[in-house]
Amino acid sequence: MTTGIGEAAPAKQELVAALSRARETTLRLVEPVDDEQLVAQVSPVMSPLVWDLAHIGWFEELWLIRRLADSEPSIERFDDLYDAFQHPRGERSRLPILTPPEARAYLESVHRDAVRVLENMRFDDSDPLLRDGYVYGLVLQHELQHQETMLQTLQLSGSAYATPAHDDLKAPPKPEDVLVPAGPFTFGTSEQPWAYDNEQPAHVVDLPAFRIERLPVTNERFAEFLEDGGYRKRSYWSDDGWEWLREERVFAPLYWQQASGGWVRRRFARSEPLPPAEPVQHISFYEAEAVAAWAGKRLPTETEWEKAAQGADSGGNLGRESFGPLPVARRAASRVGCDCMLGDVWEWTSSAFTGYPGFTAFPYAEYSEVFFGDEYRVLRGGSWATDPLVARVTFRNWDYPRRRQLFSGVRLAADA
Ligand code: AVJ
Ligand code: FE
Repeated sequence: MTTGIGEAAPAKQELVAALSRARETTLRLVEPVDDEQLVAQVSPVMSPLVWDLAHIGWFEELWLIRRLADSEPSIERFDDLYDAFQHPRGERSRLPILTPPEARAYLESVHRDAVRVLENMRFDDSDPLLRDGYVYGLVLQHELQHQETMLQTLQLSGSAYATPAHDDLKAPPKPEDVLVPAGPFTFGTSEQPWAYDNEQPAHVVDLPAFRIERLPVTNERFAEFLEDGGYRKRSYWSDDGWEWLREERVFAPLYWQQASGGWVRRRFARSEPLPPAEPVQHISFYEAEAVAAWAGKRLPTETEWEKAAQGADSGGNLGRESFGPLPVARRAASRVGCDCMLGDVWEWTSSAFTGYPGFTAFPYAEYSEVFFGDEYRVLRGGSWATDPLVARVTFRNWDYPRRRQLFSGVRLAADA
């Protein structure tokens, strides 16, 4: 990852610029959204957008002001309102949270104070919070990740959002396997200065040979699975997956609709004929497993995924530039020859979210550790909505296997 920061003390102007850029992009994201939409509880699984806004400010105040300047909270009750562990997402619109103008003013004042603390800071490398500017990386990535969360809410609400048309109807290339030879590789990282605790420490893992597809599963291929009765054939589904499917009456990816001329998908307020060569998006872990079973394959483990992804550190469809996945092509290519490893869609893996050997929670257990266990599955690679500062080969995302409001797809694997 490029932090834009030198080896020694991080350059203050670069940190200020990064904080300002993140804040500008947050505000630009909600600029076209009116107050009614900002306070709406769009779904029980998402916060109202105005909560995300103030929560971004609360997190910045906590780490860049209160912790670094050893000061008191500006407003006591925010530790209850804006700590994500205090109230479930679905209840946040009923709390006495800030209004949109108040949230904007709060963000403004926190930014100003955080910059002042930074300007007076003496960078002390013996403090792990400050080494390589770690705590700034934490706050920046936190804000950028919330931008992606807010985009999920905007997509759910069908918000009239200005997005470029995605109308490329060309057919995708045929699926193709890449053979990853057996052998050890370095899994995770101990070097990237702004990596989260859950990506650390680096450790050598020896994997047997496996196959993984060069590209994520496309809309065309997923539609074949669907037309082939994929949602009705019990054997493609796990017990949990089948139960979920029946309960939720799922018969297609989220936002797909059947129209007279074929499948149409909604992207924000736009309905578009399904672009065949784009990676399928908005599928749950269960749907990912089922399409793999239909294809006679399986999901990669996250270890396999990361081994296959090594070297893919630039050139992905990231950072909302195209506001959706793009037709699969040679980009974000890894050393073994996989493409689209970063950006486009998050890829479900078969792995539960757990700590690597030697894991230590840092700087707080509630970022990663409290989520370790069997409930969540790991997603890798970032999506079109993920900022390049966050998307990296070692980055681990996680969610419940039933969730599909996230920008999620899948890449298939098989034993060698
Ligand atoms: C890594 C996306 C699962 O949203 O729960 C935001 C990121 N952590 N605020 C989440 C996060 C704290 C996290 N995910
Ligand atoms: Fe958060």
